[in-house]
Amino acid sequence: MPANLTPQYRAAEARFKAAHAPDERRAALEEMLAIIPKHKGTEKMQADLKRRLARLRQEEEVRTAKHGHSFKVEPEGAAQIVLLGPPNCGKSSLLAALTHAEPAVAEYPFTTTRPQPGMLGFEDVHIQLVDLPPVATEHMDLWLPGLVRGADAALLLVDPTSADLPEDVEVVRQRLAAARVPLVGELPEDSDPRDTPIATVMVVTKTDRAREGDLAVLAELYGPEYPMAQISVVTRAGLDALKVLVWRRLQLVRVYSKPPGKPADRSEPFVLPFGYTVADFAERVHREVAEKLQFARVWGGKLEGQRVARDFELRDRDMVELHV
Ligand SMILES: Nc1nc2c(ncn2[C@@H]2O[C@H](COP(=O)(O)OP(=O)(O)OP(=O)(O)O)[C@@H](O)[C@H]2O)c(=O)[nH]1
Ligand SMILES: [Mg+2]
Repeated sequence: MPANLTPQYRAAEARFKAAHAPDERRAALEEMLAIIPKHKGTEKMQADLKRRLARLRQEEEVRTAKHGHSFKVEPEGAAQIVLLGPPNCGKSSLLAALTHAEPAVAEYPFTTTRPQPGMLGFEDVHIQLVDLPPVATEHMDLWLPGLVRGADAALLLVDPTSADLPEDVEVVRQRLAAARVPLVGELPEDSDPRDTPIATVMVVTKTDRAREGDLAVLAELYGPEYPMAQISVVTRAGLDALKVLVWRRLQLVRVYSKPPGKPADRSEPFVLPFGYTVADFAERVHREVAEKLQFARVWGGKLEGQRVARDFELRDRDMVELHV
């Protein structure tokens, strides 16, 4: 049976043959498949086109994976925090100490090669920690800055027993700043619009093996710039204080919703950014509730169920009754 191919099809076919770039070849193939006359005489050609298209798409996926673009960690919980630092500073050990994740930990550098998430429980909220490969002069994964850019905050881990201090830490700071994700202690009021500054807490690790003098030097060097924690995963010293520091750094508040005339649901708080109002909270609960909101009552701090206005700014652990 004759195929009766149209001039448009022949033109797309010519483009396919002339194209070298994979995405041009794929675009031409997609067009050929879309406009090829659909009848018995072209069935084999259609199947062949589909096969070639599938192969091209698969090759494309492999290429992207090699460049690491496929490493995206779906955010879970109240916030996502990335673990950054030079090789061997204890990032994976910290993830293992704070979450149920079981990352590879080893005494040699470059153990971690891909992001690994774990959930940190702090009181009644869950925060996602994402362990990352190290950043060093000789190595930084291409996809890493992108992942940092999407995070809510970062922990910058520092090994006080490292022979390369403070250069190894400076390399991490410089490479991320060069990639336009500067690690900052305080978020600036305004910054270069091309930059995405990331709120960062510095975590000095391995205190069980560190010399007092080295800890003091680090505190002096970075204390003015970053909130700091000192921890050991061996003795577990400082881990609880680190959780508190992280929670504070995120600048979030927990709000419990209380249906009128009933007790509050204390099991699962709404987690909102610092500065959110009663009206913002209503919006989070339900669009319709926000539209019909008359007033709210708040319990927390000095308030024991008093009426508050729509623009009342909620505080951590407030209990709110919305009236529509
Ligand atoms: N004594 C002591 N050793 C630690 C501590 N934390 C980590 N280590 C050791 O430091 C080494 C490196 O730990 P990792 O957690 O693999 O370090 P990392 O930063 O994830 O390393 P890369 O993935 O290679 O970048 C391992 O031998 C750990 O056992 C600590 O608090 N105290
Ligand atoms: Mg690691």
